[in-house]
Amino acid sequence: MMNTKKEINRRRTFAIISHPDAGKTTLTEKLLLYGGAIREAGSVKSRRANKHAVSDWMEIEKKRGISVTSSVLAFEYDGFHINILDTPGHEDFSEDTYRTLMAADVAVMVIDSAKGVEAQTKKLFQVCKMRHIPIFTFINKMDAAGRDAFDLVDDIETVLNIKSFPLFWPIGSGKDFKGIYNRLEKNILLFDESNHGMNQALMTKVNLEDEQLKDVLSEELYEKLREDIELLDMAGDDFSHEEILKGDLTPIFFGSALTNFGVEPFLKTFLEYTVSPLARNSNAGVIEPTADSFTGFIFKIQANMNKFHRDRIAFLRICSGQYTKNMSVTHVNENREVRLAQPTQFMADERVIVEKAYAGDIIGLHDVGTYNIGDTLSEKDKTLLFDPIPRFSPEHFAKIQTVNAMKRKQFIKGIEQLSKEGTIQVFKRPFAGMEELIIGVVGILQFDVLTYRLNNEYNVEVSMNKQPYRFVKWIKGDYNIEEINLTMDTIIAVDKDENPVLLFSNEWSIKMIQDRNKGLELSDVSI
Ligand SMILES: Nc1nc2c(ncn2[C@@H]2O[C@H](COP(=O)(O)OP(=O)(O)OP(=O)(O)O)[C@@H](O)[C@H]2O)c(=O)[nH]1
Ligand SMILES: [Mg+2]
Repeated sequence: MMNTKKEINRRRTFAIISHPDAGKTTLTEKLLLYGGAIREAGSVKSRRANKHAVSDWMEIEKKRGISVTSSVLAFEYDGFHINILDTPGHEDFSEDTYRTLMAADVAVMVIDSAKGVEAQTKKLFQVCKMRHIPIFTFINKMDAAGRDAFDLVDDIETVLNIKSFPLFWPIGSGKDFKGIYNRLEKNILLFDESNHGMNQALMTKVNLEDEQLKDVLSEELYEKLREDIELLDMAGDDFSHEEILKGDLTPIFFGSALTNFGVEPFLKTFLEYTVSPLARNSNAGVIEPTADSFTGFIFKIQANMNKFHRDRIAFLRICSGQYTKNMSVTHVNENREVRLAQPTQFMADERVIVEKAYAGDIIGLHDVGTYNIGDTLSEKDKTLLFDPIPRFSPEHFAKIQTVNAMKRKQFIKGIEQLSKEGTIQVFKRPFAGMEELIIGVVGILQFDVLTYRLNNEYNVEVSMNKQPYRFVKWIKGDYNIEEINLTMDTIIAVDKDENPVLLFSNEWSIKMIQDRNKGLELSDVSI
C-alpha cells in the first residue's frame, strides 16, 4: 500500500487545450522529447522530411496537419510519471476534447502569442473552470512576431476572468527572443540560438546583475526587462500555490514549442506546482485515488490506431488503486466480470504492455465491442458508477450509402465502429432497413473524417447527401409514433437502439409539433 501511494503521488495527468493551431501537438511532441520518449521531434506538418508528430497518428491528421482526435501519451521525467492528453482544437471535434478533459486532472492552455485568447480556448476554459481544476497557461510562438506580453496577460485575465501570475517573463520576442526571467527564483535563462528545435534547447542561467548579460542583451532589452519586472511586482497578483490548485489563478509561461525555448523550464516548473491525481465523483460519493481498490472509467474508444493492429482500444482512466496483471474486475454497466489481460500504454509511437498501473494513469483495454464511453470498471464495489459523460447533440445530418453494394458488410462494420467511438450518431427511418442511414454529427468536419476513415480503414467508398435537419429529440414514454401530427419538414427516425426520435429543421417546428401533439414529451438525450 505504501508503494501504491508513492506511485500515485508521482503521477501527473494533464490535457493540452486551445483553439486550433496554437501549437498543442508541437508542444506535446517537445515535452516527449524532454522526457526522452522520442529522440528527435518530427515537427508537425513538415511533410517534406516525412516526419509527423507522434500524437497526430491518424492518416487524415498527417495529411491536413490538424488534430482530429485526442491522443494519450505517457513518459517519465524527473521522477514523475506523466500522462499527457493532446486534444484537437477545432470545435467540430469538441466532444472528443470534452471527454478527454474528464480524464485529466489539470489543463495546460496554449495561447498563440500573436492571437491572444481565441474563441475555442474560451469555451474549453469554461469547462475546466466548472470542474475547478488547475489551469496552466503556456504562451507559445514567442519566436514569431506577437502581441506585447503585458497585453497578452491582460487579455487572459479579462477575457477569461481569472487571476494570473507570470512565473516567467519573456526577454524580447520574435527573432529577439533571448531568454526568460524566472520571477520566483529571480534569475535569467538565456537560450542558445544554435538550436533548431529538433533537439533539446541549451540554456545558461545567469543573474540580473551578471556581466555576461550585457554581452547578450542590448541595452534596450536589458532596460526593458528591469522595467517590466518592476511593473509586474507592483501591479500583478501575488503568487499563491493554493489559488493555482483551486483553479482561481493561472500561472503563465512564455516559450516557443518550435525552437524549444522555454519548454523545459515550463515542464520543470509545471511539475513542481501541478497536482497528483484528483478524486472523482460516483454514485457512492467521492472516490479518492488512494482508495484501496481499483476503479476507473472509459472516456474514449478508438479503432484502427495502427495498421498492423486493426483492433479497438477502450481508454480507461484509473480513478483509484492499482492495476495488476490479469486482474479481474466488474464491468458495472454490463454487470459482468472481465479479466484485464495485457492492457497497453502509449509511449511515443510504441504501444507497451502494462504490467502495473496506478490511479491517474490511462490504460488502453482491448475491446471486442463490449465497452461504451462512460462505463465504469470496479474491483470491489459491483454497483459503483462514476458520473456519466454527457453526449453532445448532433446538429448536422446526412444520408449515407455505399457506392459499391458489394461492400455493404464493411460499410455497416465501419459505421457501427465509428458510432461506438462516439464520432457519429446513427439514425434510420423506421422500417427502412440499413439501406438508408442518417448520420448525425456535432461538427461538419466529422463528415469528412467519416468518409475518409471509411475509405481508408474499411475500404468503402460512400456517397453522402446532406439533410436540412438541425435538431434531434428523443420521444419519451410509449407515445404512439404513428399518431404524431408532423410538420412538413420534420421526420420520425429511430436511433441505433431503435428508440424513436424526431429530426427537426428549425426550432419553430419543435414548438409547432409540441402544440399539435398534446402529451408528447421530447428529450435532448436518449433515455
Ligand atoms: N513560429 C512558431 N510556430 C509554431 C510554434 N508551435 C507550433 N507552431 C506551428 O503552428 C502550426 C500548428 O501547430 P500544431 O501543434 O499542429 O497546433 P495544434 O494546436 O495542435 O492544432 P490543432 O490540433 O489542429 O488544434 C504548425 O504549423 C506548427 O509548426 C511556435 O512555437 N512557433
Ligand atoms: Mg494538434
